Amino acid sequence: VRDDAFVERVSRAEAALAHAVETVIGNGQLGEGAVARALVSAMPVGSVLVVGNSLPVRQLDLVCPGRLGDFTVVSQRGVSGIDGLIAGAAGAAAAARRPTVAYVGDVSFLHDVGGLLTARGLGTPFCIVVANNDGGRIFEQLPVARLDLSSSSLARFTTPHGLSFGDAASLYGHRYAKAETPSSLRDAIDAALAQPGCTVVEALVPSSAARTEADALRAAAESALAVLDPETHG
Ligand SMILES: Cc1ncc(C[n+]2csc(CCOP(=O)(O)OP(=O)(O)O)c2C)c(N)n1
Ligand SMILES: [Mg+2]
Repeated sequence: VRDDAFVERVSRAEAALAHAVETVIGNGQLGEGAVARALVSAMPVGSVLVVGNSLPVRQLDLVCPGRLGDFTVVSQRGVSGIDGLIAGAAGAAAAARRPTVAYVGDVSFLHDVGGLLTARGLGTPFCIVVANNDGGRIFEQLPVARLDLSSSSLARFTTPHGLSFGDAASLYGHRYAKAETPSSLRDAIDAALAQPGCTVVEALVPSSAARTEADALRAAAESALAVLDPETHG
């Protein structure tokens, strides 16, 4: 039996949530959500998106439900999660022979920086977007962050490094671009996909963005849903 009133409420809630997401991540700053959004909007139809673990896969899930059917999404968890992502993505580009974008975190990139060797000589456009938030910022949203740790102890989990990746790209003969706004990120990905071979695009994201955006999204979602359904969210 179709409950039209229920379907209507769910679709209104979905629209309200989409609007809430837009108000939080569509403010012109290059936060975590804006990286995912710019990247998805740059994907040509029929291309390949290799999704890294930690925040990238979660950001995609959170902010980009609309377009994911237009291209092939590939993911792997290596042996332990963040290992082997660069070599794996280069392999996916070589096998698919289609424009390929890899979306990975900075620690994941550093973990498999040697995998850049495998991206040499690719005959297809291959763009590695590194969301550089200076560490493994997922840990700031895990239970470990709620322990009463000093910031230096939490840093043993987040492992900030202060590095930038231009020299790593040039060591392996790859192109490199840095982006600090959503529109420059989009331009950099478009340029990378317009030519064969590998480009590393470093998206500079404030280290606090993941946590502040998650908090703001939760609050925006709560108030959006409260308006729709005051009895359960009042
Ligand atoms: C080989 C391996 N080592 C360590 C981990 C634990 N781990 C999970 S997420 C993560 C941090 C990843 O950082 P980054 O790639 O910068 O992603 P962010 O959390 O900032 O999105 C680490 C170290 C793992 N999953 N796999
Ligand atoms: Mg990171």
